[in-house]
Amino acid sequence: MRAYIYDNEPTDQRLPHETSPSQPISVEALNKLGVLYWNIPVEGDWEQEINKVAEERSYKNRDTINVSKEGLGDAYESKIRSFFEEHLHEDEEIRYIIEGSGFFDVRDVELDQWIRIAITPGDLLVLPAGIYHRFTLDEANNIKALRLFKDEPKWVPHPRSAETEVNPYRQQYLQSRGI
Ligand code: KMT
Ligand code: NI
Repeated sequence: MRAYIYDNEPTDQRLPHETSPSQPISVEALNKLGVLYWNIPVEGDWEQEINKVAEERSYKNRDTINVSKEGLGDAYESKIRSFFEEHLHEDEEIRYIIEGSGFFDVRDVELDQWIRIAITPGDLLVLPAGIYHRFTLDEANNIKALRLFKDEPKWVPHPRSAETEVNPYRQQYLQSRGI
């Protein structure tokens, strides 16, 4: 995992979009946004380690997603588009990367700028409920991830709007960040 400030250039979303010079973001800074990160090497017994985290944090359900042309078929283009629309969920978004790579962008809560999180196999990322975020593949066009859920998955992406600004989960998120 590597996180840095997004450059906001209107070029292909799959490019790194790193500023020059780079402005790295630490795990501690991500934690302040409520974003959690662990590395669980895929070469080891990762399933056992995931089971431990899942038990500690009450993640009861899981499935696997393949984001690639082969994995998504006819839904590929529309999925890629909707993943990259800025949105929030009313539940955590938990992903463990098994293969491939991609980018999660999360909004810095104070400055409202994008932070890009480059993820590769072994990364376990938890986005808190109420955080504005989006996802894109990189130029390799492939990622395989485990999705974990507390209960039934709350899939609904709420695109950022006047409505999400007053959404109770957004309000709760801001409060949890001391805002
Ligand atoms: C999501 O909800 O944005 C995704 O599941 C993206 C692919 S998982 C790395
Ligand atoms: Ni999402």
